[in-house]
Amino acid sequence: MALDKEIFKEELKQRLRENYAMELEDASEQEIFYTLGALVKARYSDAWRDTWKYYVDKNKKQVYYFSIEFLPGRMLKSNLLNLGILDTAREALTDLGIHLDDLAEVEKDMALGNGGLGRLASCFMDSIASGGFPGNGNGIRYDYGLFKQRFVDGYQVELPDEWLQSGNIWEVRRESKAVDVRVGGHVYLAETNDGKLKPVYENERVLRAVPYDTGMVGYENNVVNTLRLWAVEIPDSEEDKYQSIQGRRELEDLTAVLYPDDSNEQGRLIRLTQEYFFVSAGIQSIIRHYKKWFQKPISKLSEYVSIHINDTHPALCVPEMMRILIDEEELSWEQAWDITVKVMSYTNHTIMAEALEKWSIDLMQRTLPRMYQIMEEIDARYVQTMQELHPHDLVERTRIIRNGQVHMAHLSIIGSHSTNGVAKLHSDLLKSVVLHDFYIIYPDRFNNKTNGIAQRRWSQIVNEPMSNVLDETIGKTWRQDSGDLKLLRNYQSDQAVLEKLAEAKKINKQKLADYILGTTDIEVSADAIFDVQIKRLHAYKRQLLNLLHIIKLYQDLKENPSLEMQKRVFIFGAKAAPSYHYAKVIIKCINETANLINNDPDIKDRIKIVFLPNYNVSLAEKIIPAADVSEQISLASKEASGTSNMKLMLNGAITLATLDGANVEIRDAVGDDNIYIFGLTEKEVYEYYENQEYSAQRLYDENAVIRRVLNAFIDGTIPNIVYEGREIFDSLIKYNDEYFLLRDFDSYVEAQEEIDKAYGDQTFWQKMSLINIANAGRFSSDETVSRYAEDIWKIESKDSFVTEKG
Ligand code: 4GP
Repeated sequence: MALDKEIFKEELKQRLRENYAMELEDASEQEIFYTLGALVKARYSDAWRDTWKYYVDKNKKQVYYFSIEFLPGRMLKSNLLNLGILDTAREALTDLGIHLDDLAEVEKDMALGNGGLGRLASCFMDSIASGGFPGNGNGIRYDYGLFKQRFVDGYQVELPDEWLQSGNIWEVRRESKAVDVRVGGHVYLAETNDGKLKPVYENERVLRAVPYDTGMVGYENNVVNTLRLWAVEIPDSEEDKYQSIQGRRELEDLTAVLYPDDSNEQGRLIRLTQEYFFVSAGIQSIIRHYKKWFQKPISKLSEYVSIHINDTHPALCVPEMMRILIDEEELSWEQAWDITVKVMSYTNHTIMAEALEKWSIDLMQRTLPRMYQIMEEIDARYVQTMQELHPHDLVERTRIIRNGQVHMAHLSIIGSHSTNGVAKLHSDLLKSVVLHDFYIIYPDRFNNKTNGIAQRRWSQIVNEPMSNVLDETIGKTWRQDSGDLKLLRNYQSDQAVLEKLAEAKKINKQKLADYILGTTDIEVSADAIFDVQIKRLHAYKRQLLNLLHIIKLYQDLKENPSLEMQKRVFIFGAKAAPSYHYAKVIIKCINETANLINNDPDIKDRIKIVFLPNYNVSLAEKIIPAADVSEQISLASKEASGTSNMKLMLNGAITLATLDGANVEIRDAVGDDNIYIFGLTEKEVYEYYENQEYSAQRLYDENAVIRRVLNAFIDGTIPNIVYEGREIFDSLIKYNDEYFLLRDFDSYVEAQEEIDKAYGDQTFWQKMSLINIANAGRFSSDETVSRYAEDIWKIESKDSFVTEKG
C-alpha cells in the first residue's frame, strides 16, 4: 500500500501527541524515533498476522532457524525499505524538518551476536521473508548485547551494551506463549501403571521462558515472519524459592549476557544452560503450535517442520526433540529418531578446532540430566548400528560421547539429515579433512551452501549515491533482483558511467572521512586509497600481516622520503573477545603504530591508520561504501567463508585476498584480472603441516625486510609496546608463526604494490570496481536461502504456492 505523505505526517504528529503529550516542535529525536517506529510497526501488523494465518490455513511447512546469535543491527531503514515507503517517509520527514538519517542514528544496534554467524542469521531472516518463505528465527533475548569497545591508551576496554535501556520498539512480549524449562536436579526412570518407563524429575529448577517476537518484514511482498527471542523469568510456582534478591539475580543472569566468559566453570555452566534454555523453549513452542493449529498426528511432524541448527550451540535440539517425542508424545525410540533426523539440519561455520564445542560429561549430567540420558542412548545405538558397517576405530572416533566429553558437532551430524559448509572450499575441507570420518559414514548428508548477504541492505540502504548511479545506468530491476547487477557489465568501458561511480565513491569516502575526524580526531584525505579490514580480531584473520606491511611502508618512507606511492588510509574495525589475550595485544600494537605514524611529520598524510572503535553492523554500514580495498587475508583454509568480502565487493571495493573461504568464489566471479590474490594455497598450508618444514626463524634470518619490520616491535621503533611488542615478536619467531604470516609476507607486499600502481590509473581502477559490483549479485542471501529451502528445508515460497494454486 503506497504511503500518503500528508497522512503520514499527520499520523506522526498525532501519535506523538498521544504518546508523549507533545507537539513535534518540542519533541526530542528519541521521542520522534520511537513514535515513528510504532507507526511503522503498526503498518506491518496486519501483514504479520495474515502471514501467520496463511501458513496455518494452508498447512505450510515452516523452517525454524535456531541460532545463539542474531545481529540485525538497526531496523528502521530496512523496515521502511522493505515496506516500500523509504523514499516517501524520508520526504515527509524532510518536510517536517527532520533528517531520516539522523533519526535512524537514535536506534541502538541490536547486537546479539559476535560476528559472522550472527550476521548471517540476520541476513537469512531478511531473505527468508523477502523470498516469501515460511521461516522463523529462534534465539535468546540477551539484556546486554556484545560489549561496547573503547580504546584507552591503545588498549581495548569493554563496556556493557545496554541496548534495551530505552526499550525496543520492534519487539512484542508474548507472555501467553511462555513455556517452562527444567534444568538441574536428578532424573530417573520409573514404571507407570501401564507398564511404561517415564522419567521422574527431582530437585530440578524450573525456568520460565518468555518469548519476545519481532516482525521480519519481507521486501515489498506483504510477508512478515517472526524472530522469536526468549528471556528467562521466575515462574509463579517457584516464587518462594527466590526470595532473596541475589537468588533472583542468579536466575535472571541466565539471559543477561551473550557468551558469558566460558574460561571458568561458572561461565561454562551458564553457557550450557543458555543453550538448553532457548532450544527447549523453542522446540516446545513449535510442538505446541503444530498440535494446536495443524492438528496433524505427531508422526507427520517432519512434513510440516524443519529445524536448522546454526553451528553447534543449538545441537541440543536433537535430544530435546527426542525427549518430547518419547517422554511426552509417547512415540517409540525408532519412530522418534526417524522424525528427529528428518526434521534437523546443521551448518558448520568454522574449522577452528577450539570452536567445535565439547562439554564434560560431568557438567552435562549435572546441568541437564535428562538430556544426558538421551544422548547416551543415541550414542549407544549409533555405535551398535555402525560397528556392523564400519571399522571399530572409525566408529570410536565419531561417537558422541568419548574421552569424558560430549561432542556437539558429532551430535549435530548424527542427529540430522544434512550437514553443510558455508563456501565451496570450506565444504570440501569438511569432507576431506575436518569431518572426513563422518563423510565416510554419511556421504549423502554433506553439501555446500555458499553464504550470501542481504544485498538490499548492503547496497540500497547503505550506499545511496551508488544506488542512484545504478538506477540511471541499468534501470531499477536490480533493486528487486540483484542478479540484474550484471547488466552493468555492458558499461565497463563507458567513461561517463565510470566517472559517476567514482564520484559516488568519493562522496562516501568524504562522509567516512568526516566521521573519522569526528570520532578519532584523525584527519584523512578522501583522495587516498581507503584500505579496509573489518572483522573480528583473530590470529587466523591476520590483521597482524596487515600491520607488518604498514610498518614496512613506514620504514620505506622514512628511509626514502621521495618514494612514490599513493596516499593510503588503513582502516581497521575489530573487537577482540574479552578473554583473547593475543588479539588484544594486536589491537594495542596497531593503535600504537597508528599513533606513531599519524603523528610523524615526515609522513604527513601519505599513510594514515585509523582503528575505529566499537565495530558493529552500523559502523560497517559507514565503512563499506567508502572502501577501495577489501582485505581478506586469512591464512588459506582457515576462514570458512567470510561475508564482509561480499559486502565490500558489492560496494565496488577491490579484493586483496588469499584463496580462502568465499574469496575463491569471488575470484571465479570477477576473473583473475579484477582481484589481487596472494599467498599460500590451502593445499600448501596442509603440506606445511605434514612435512613440518616451516621455519619462521629462517625467514627472519634470510629476509632483511622481514627482519627490520619485526625488530620494530622490540627495538623501541614503535613506542609503548614493551611487553606487547615482545609477545608479537615471540609468537612469530619463538613459536614459529602459527599462521604463516612471514611466509606470505613477500607475496602480500607484492600484491599491495600492484594495487598501488593500479590505483594510479583511475580508469583502470574504476573498471575493476565496476566489474566487482556487476558480479556481486550471485552472493545474495536471497539466492543462498533459496538453495537451503529447496535442498535442505523443503519449504516452498508463498509466491510459488499462490501461483501454483492459481
Ligand atoms: C563465521 C566464519 O568465521 C565466517 O568465515 C563465516 O562467513 C561466518 O561464520 C558465517 O558463516 N564463524 C563464526 C563463528 O562467526 O562464531 O564460528
